[in-house]
Amino acid sequence: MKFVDEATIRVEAGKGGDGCLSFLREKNLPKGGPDGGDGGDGGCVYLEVNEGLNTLVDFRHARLYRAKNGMPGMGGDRIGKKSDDLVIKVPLGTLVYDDDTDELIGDLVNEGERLLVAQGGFHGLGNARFKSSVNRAPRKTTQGTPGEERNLRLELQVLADVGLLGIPSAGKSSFIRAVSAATPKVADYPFTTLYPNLGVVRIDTEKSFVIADIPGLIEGAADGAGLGIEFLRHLSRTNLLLHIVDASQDPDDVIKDIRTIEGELIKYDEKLSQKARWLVLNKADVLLPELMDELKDEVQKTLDSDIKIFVTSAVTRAGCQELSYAMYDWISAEKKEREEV
Ligand SMILES: Nc1nc2c(ncn2[C@@H]2O[C@H](COP(=O)(O)OP(=O)(O)OP(=O)(O)O)[C@@H](O)[C@H]2O)c(=O)[nH]1
Ligand SMILES: [Mg+2]
Repeated sequence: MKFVDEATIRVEAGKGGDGCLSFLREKNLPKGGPDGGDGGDGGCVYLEVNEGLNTLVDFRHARLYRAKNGMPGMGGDRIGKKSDDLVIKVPLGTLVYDDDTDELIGDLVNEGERLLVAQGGFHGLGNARFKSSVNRAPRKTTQGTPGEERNLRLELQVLADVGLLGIPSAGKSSFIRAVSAATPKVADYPFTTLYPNLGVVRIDTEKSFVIADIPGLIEGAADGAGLGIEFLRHLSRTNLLLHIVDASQDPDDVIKDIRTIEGELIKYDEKLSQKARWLVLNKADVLLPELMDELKDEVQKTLDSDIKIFVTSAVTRAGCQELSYAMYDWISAEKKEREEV
C-alpha cells in the first residue's frame, strides 16, 4: 500500500563574505594604494537524490540545515574563501514544496539529481575594486548579501516493504508501536484496527523501511467473516509478510491460528501466499522461556518447513530489535538481488 511520508525542514544558505577596506602602506609609497580583497560567496543548499534511502524518517531528527558563510576579504588583495555547499540527501521520488507558499519547487525523479533550494549570498567587494583615476584611495566596500532561507516541505510516496498478518488481538498494532514511531490504537478486543496503518522502522541513519499493519483476519474472512479480506490487497506490493501469532494461548490453538491465516491467504491469492513469510510468536512475556522454546520447536516441527520463526514481546519489546534488523537485512539483500537481475 502507499502512503505519503512527510517532513518539514528549514534550509539556510550562507551569507556572502564582506569586502575588505585596506590600504597598502610602504616606505617609498607614501600613500600606498587600496588593497582590500573581495569576500567569498556563501554556501548554497542543495537536495540530492540518493537511491539508498527509502523514507524521510531521518528528517524527523534533524530539521535545520545551514550552509556556512563566505569568509570576508582581507588586505593585500586577498580574497575571502568561498564556503562549501551543503548537500542534503533525499530519497528518489521526493517532492519538494516551499512550505510558506505551497509552491512546488521540484520533483526529484532521477538518480543523482540535484536541486538548488537556497542560493548562497553573493560576496562583497573590497575597496581595491573602486580605485579609479579620480579616486585613488577609495574607502568604499560592499557587504556580502544574505543567503536565501526557506522552509521546505518534503513529500514522498512510500510503499510498504513488510506487511503484518494475523488474527485479531495477536499484537500486530502493538508490534508496529514497538518498532516504529507510529501509534495505532491497541486494545484487548478484536478488530481494534479498522484501517491499515503504516510505520517507518528506523534502523540507523539512512537505513529505514516501512511496515503496514492491517486489520485482523479470522476463519472465513475470504467469505466475508469479520472485516473480510479486502485489506490483504494492501500487502500485494510488499516483499515480506510477518505473521504475528499470539503465543500465550494453548499450543494447539497456536497451530490452529497459523493454519487459519495460511488458509485464508491461499483462498485470497495464491501469489500472496507464496511470498516470503516469517512467523512471529508474540506475547513471549506471558510464557516461561522454557515453554516458549518448546512451543517454537513444536511449531517448527508441525509446520514441517524451514519457515523462519521469531519470538517477541511487543510489550517488553524483547526480540523486537533483532527482528527489525533481520527484516532490514532481508529487504536490502532482496532489493540488491532484484537490481542485479
Ligand atoms: N502480554 C502481552 N500483551 C500483548 C502483547 N502484544 C499485544 N498485547 C496485547 O494484546 C491486545 C491486542 O493487541 P493489538 O496490538 O491491538 O492487537 P492487533 O493484532 O493489532 O489486533 P486487531 O487490530 O484487533 O487485529 C492488547 O491488549 C495488547 O496490549 C505482548 O507482547 N504481550
Ligand atoms: Mg490492530
